Order: sequence, then C-alpha cells, then structure tokens
Amino acid sequence: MTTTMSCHLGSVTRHFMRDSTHGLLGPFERGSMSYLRWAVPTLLLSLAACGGGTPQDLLSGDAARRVYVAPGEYDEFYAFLSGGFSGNVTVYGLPSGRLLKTIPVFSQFPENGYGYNEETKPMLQSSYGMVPWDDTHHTELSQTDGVPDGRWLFINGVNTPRIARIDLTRFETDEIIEIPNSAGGHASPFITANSEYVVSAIRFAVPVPNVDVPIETFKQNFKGSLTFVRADEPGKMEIAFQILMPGYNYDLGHAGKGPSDGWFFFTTYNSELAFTKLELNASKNDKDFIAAVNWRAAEACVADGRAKSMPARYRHNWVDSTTRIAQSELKTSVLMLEPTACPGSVYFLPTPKSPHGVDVDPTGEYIVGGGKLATVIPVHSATKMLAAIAAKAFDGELEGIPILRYDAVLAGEVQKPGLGPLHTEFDNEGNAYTSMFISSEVVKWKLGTWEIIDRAPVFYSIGHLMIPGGDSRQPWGKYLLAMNKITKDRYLPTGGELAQSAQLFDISGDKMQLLLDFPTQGEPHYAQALPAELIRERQVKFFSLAENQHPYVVRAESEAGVSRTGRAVHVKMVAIRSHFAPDVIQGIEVGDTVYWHITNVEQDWDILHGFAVMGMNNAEIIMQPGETRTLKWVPQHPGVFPFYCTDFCSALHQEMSGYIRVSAPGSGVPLTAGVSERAATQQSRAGKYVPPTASGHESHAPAAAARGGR
Ligand code: RUQ
Ligand code: CUA
Repeated sequence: MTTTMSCHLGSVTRHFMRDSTHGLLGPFERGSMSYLRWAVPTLLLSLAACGGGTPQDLLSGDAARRVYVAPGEYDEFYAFLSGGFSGNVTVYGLPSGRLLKTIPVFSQFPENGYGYNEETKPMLQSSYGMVPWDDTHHTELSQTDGVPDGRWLFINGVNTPRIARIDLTRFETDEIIEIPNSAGGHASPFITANSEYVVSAIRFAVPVPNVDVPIETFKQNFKGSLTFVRADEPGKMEIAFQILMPGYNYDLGHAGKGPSDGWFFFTTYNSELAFTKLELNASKNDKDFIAAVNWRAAEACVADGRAKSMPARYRHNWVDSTTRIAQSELKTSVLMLEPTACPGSVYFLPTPKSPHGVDVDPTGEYIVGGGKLATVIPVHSATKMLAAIAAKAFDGELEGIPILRYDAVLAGEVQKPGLGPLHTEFDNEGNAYTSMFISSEVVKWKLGTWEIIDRAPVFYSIGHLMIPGGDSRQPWGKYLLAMNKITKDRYLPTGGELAQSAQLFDISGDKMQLLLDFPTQGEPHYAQALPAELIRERQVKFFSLAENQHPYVVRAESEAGVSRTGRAVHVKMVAIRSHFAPDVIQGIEVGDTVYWHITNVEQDWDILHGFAVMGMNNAEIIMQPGETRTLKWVPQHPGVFPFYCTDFCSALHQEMSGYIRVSAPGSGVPLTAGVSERAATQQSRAGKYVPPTASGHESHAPAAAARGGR
C-alpha cells in the first residue's frame, strides 16, 4: 500500500484568504472574537489535514484485524447513530462499521413505505399537520438503574420539537410526542436513570405561549422552557410538566446519578438575551450557565398543585400494537411550573463561555461543561453544589433563580485541553474523553486530577463522540466513536456533498488508537451503543397472523376480494410466495380511490413482500411477515395498470404481479377480482391452493361488488 495523506494546506488557505477579506467576515473587524473563531478552526483544519494519523500508523499495528468481522460473524456492539437532517436513525455494527439498518423516525422513508402507507402516516402528524421531516440529534437508550437496558431508543426532532420512541425488539418507531411551548428541541431526549423521564429543552427562546409580538421585545416577551416527558410506559408518553425559564438558549442536558441523582443539568448560552447576530452578540458574557433542575422537587411541586394548567396544542402519536395502525391524538393543555412557585427546584451554575455539552461522569459526582469558546474544560462537583445550596453560596439571582458561586461549585478545570471543547464521554476507569471541534482532536483526561493523558487527531471537526455506555453509570468502554462534521479528503469524492465521517478508536490501552473510518448518513450528532447480546436474542422475527387485528386483514385467500363503498374501493389482498390474490381486478373507474390492504400471510423470518402499482403518487409499501399494510392509490386515467412485488422474495418473484383495469367514469364495468390461472396452477402444483369456488375467476368478487354497491 502506498497511500499517503493528501495535504490540503494550499486549498484551505486559499479559501481562508478569500473569506477573510469579504463575505462571511464582512461586518467584523479582523482580530475580533468572531474573526478568530472562524480563522482558527480553518487553519487548524488545514494543519490537521497535513498532520498525524497516517496510514503508516495504522499499518504498523493490527488495526485491520481488530475491526474485521469475518463473514457469518456478528459485531460485538449495536451502535445507534442519529441521522441528523435525514430525520432517521442508522444502526451500525461495531467494530466493523457495517450499516445494519436505517430506522425511519421523523421522515418519510420510501424504502419501506413509512410515512407513505396509511398505517404510519399518523406518526408524522403534528399540530402543524403532517410534518414529513425533522432533524434528529441525540439517540438515547432507555435505562434501568442508570444502565442502558436495550428496551427502547429515544430520539429528538429539533425543528418541530418532538421526541420519538423506537422499540428495539422490532427496530421500529412506535411513538412520537410533540413538545409545545418550545422551539428547537435540541437538549433532548436525555433520560433519567430509570427511564422515568426524557426531557426536551428549548434552543430558540420564543414567546410562551407563542403569540405575535415585535421581535424587539425579546427581553420582555421571550422565554425558555424545559419539558419533562413521562417515558416509562410504551404508548403512554405524556408531558408531565414544563418549567418556564429565562429566555436563554438551552443547548444540551444530562441527568444526574449517585450524588447528583434527582437532578437534571442543562447548558445555556445567550444569557445576553440577544435576538440578532447571535454569533457576536451571544458570545459577550464571560460565563453563561448550567441550569441545575431538581426534578424530584419539581415533580413534588406539580403534585402539590403549584404548576398552572395552560392551553397548548400538540400531538401524541403511537402505534396500536394489535392492529399495527398508528393513532394520533390532539392534546390541548400542559402543566407549567414557574421556578419561583417551587423554591429549590432550579439553580444556575456559572459556566464559561456559551457551553455546549454537559456530561455527568459514571459516579455522578462530576458535571463536565463543554465551553465551546472557553480555554478550559470546567467541571462542577455535585457534592459541592449541594453544599453550596445548603450554605446559600449565591452570587445573586436571575428571574428568581439563584446563581451559585462559580468557586463554590467548581471541582476543577482541565487546563489547555485544546480548542472548542464540545462533548465528553467516559470509560470505566475514571477517564474522560472530550471532543475538540476547533482543534479537531479527542482529548483524554483524568477525572479528579484533570491532567491530560492523551490526544488523538480526528478528521475533521469532531462534534459528538461516543463510548458504549459512555454517559451511563457503567460504561462498557473498549471503543470510542468520533463523529466528524467535515469529511474533506477521507473517501473517494462524490461531488459537492460528501457523506459524514465516523472514526473508531480502540481505547482499551493508555493511548487511543485509530482503527477505522466509515461514512455515515445525514449528519450524526450523538450516538449510543450497547453490547449486541442485550437485544440480539429478543428480535421479533415475524408477526403472528392469528393475532393480527388489522380491520382489513386476510388470513387466507378465501377471505380476499374487493368491495366498494361509494367512490372508495377496498382491495383485501394476500401476498404469499409467489403471487398476489386477487391479481386481476376490474371495474375501477376514474374518480375512485383504491385502498390496497395487503397482508403478507407468510409466517417465516425475513420473507418480505413489497407492492407498487404503476403511476401511484406514493412510495411502495413493504409487508413484513404477518403484517397488513395499506397503499392509497387514486387512478388518473383509464387503462390497465400492472402491479408487482418489489422485494425479491423467491425464484418466481418476477411472476409476482397482476393487473388492475381502470375504466372511464360511468362505464359500468362490474367490480371483479380473481386469482390468475398462473397463480392457481403454481399453488395447486405445490398442493396448497384451494380455489374459493369452482368457477374460479370472478367468483368471490362479484359478491363483494354487490355488497358494496355504488
Ligand atoms: S449537538 S455536535 Cu446537536 Cu448534540 Cu453537539
Ligand atoms: Cu413477493 Cu417478490
């Protein structure tokens, strides 16, 4: 192998020169904070591109062997990466970096019809109507006693604030709740130690309730909110309460544990209360805050009737487990708690400078701030915080919320960590690992002594990093995954838009060792991982046909057929290797709406069928074994339209097709549906097929037509 790192100093510097004289930097003076903030990362990026991590380093070790998962073998970990602006979650195996699945959450997904078929459309309903996209940032596994338990995965939608729950026996989105009185649901869906609550904090202060006011009245009218969503019962996610906060931007959060159990920590920036040119105006204060919320105290105040009920419109969507049809309910109020109505529920911990991440170590004693513009990594102490609260070591208050003295809560600062600390995860040996966005590196340091132990360059501009279990009480350690915002020269170029890049490190030794690069979809922000054995054996392989309660289920071909109700035609169809029944349908007229309800009657793992009909304004549907899915089709002109199975299911998959005939309005062709000779012969050869009646073709259908009438 003769590959060498390509050096991008030239091109990056040219880029830097161009933008430093006009464009982006126009309004700012050279040498201003804003200028530096842009210039420094650009230069460092260029240096990093010419720097360490050469292939020679990798080849000298046995990196390849350590990520090689032989054919037929399984990966050790499932890693769940947020899909960022893809709206999805992607599942990778580690250490191989193999993509196992995309789970659609807030986005329509043509690959399996999520958000296109009638059963799942309600999942994307919101108070704004159907919202078929969102921006997912943080995956969060459910926990028992502070340890990921493999039941569910939560993920937030930032743009139209929502939280989704994915069931990890099926890798399917089962529930979505919208968050009212919020905007930019970014600090979400971080979880408490026994999955009591997932949270969502507001990133963009707005009027609460959101009414029409001049934006110049920001200081008087804009507010923040922290939302606590009950999350420990499937299908019953519920907004327990919201806390009304000053109009800062709340960026990230984490629950406490051990000495900080019962607390939730949220970073804030823009304590300047700027509403324009935030880049400059929200970066003035030397310190912003970490808000410490005593959620048990807040919970008690709410139980005590101290929260006010206020009108709010938001939706709760969930999948009915017997029909597998999503339901959507509009909710109309929330309980809003003001911190002043519940003394002791909220405190501010001063934290330098527009902090981003807030991460709690496995013991629960240390609360690490990611001061993205700070020169240190500040670490607060839970014990000191509790003592400071008891001693009232306050430094004033803001809107009735006491500010604790920085020196009274600070455990220590990591000095000279690098530039742009964002996020920290932990191993099981008392070490912390912080991502450095600007200096493009991971910095490993020791909890308690704050000394830096190791640095590893990443390519390039790392956002989050992830260690399996690395934000929990018991990290599994072993690997660290860096998720990088800029990919540049890491892979074969693919035009102007490149995949994002993840990098896997071995962290089992003193020194981090880069093992693998792999491309990722959308823009993963956070990820979480857990040992595969926690969920591998619990996978649902197919749905029981006997338990399928879908109103249009057909369990046998004898139950299949068509019926008409006014202009709606319902096709109840069987999909089985290798035909549809019925597969010849006539008597549809332009002006009708056809609902194809297709049941995959197979009861065998991994035997899927798909369905598509020519000219449909929709995506295909995929039916898992034992499942019924519905495609809505509005034919637009007369003719004969083929439909076919889209998932290569058997040797005769190509034969798995049929025709539907569409006639002009009023043409009076009787509604009929039949099983083709071909399918009938194949089945009878297989010794399984029993025709519904002796006369075959138009047998059961005319009866249905007569029932439905016109
Ligand atoms: S964020 S890259 Cu959306 Cu969690 Cu920090
Ligand atoms: Cu069914 Cu291909």
